[in-house]
Amino acid sequence: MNKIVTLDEFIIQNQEMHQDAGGHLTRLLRDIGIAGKIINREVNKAGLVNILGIDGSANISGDEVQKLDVFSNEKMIECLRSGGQCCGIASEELDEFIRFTNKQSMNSDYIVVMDPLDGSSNIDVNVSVGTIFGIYKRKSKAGTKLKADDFLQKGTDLVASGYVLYGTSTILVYTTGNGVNGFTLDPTIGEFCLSHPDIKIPQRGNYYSVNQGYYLKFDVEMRRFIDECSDMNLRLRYIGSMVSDIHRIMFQGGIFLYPNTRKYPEGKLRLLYECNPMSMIVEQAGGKAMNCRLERILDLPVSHVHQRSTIAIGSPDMVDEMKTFVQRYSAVPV
Ligand code: AHM
Ligand code: MG
Repeated sequence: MNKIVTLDEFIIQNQEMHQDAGGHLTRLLRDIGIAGKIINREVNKAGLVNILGIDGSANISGDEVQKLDVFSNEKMIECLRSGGQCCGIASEELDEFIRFTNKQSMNSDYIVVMDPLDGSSNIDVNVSVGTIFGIYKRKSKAGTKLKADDFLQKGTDLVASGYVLYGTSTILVYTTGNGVNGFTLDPTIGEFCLSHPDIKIPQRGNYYSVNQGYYLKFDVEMRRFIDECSDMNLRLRYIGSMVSDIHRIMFQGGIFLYPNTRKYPEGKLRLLYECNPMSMIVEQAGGKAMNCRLERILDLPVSHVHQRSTIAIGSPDMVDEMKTFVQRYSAVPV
């Protein structure tokens, strides 16, 4: 039987690969792992404790907020605040970023951006949801008051990114810029255990993932590319949970698209805490991620915490093919 490598052991073993002085990133990643276990526990019994359903509020992006969203946001904040390894958080569920005021946190170099529960429209119907996180070094001096600028950093400045997928099993996938590794939660010991070392995305795959219901609202070049995917007999897989749809592509190859529509002229997904962390992970696994204007996601300037972006992400050959369709058919020169 292979030796079990827990997330904690793996993070510590690879600590020297982080440009991290005192092991703070190690402890921050472990704090996120703890939050993932707590959220997993509630996701798995959401149907039983009346945590389902709409709590009536809506977040700044206008998405109806489900109770589990609120719970997940609160648990992540609690774990990160008490862990003392980051000095502030920007979250899909918070209108503005928050600063931690305890001394240890204020002296931390790291900030966290997150979508505490992505794919929340799936909660009530028992379909997979996920947590997305990204970790930056603050730009302002440790100990001083955190500024908005500390959060408005490009994806290329990410120190680490990851997601937790609450699916048929619960898996945590993360990168610190030296490849991508997956850890499956073993509930019998309460540990995330290394299950998918050194994940590499296939060059291409048999899946494409897009909300076909918006087809007629996409620009012509996107419709032509989607037609090509269909003509090539690719299989459409789209469950309305970005983490789940991209996780499949990480292992089986394919492309995930969220182009601009009339409702979302800049795209629906948020750059800071959805597109950038997922793009870092996919690029680290050998994939590509760009917006529908063919700009690399990780290079995009971030001007607002809830800024939206279009996205085409996945197997490199398929993202390149999408690029040729945009160049060939776009009414607007790109
Ligand atoms: P959420 O973070 O509020 O759940 O919204 C993001 C989700 C993504 O996970 C998913 O890819 C997308 O919204 C689905 O949007 P749509 O229902 O418009 O296809
Ligand atoms: Mg989301």
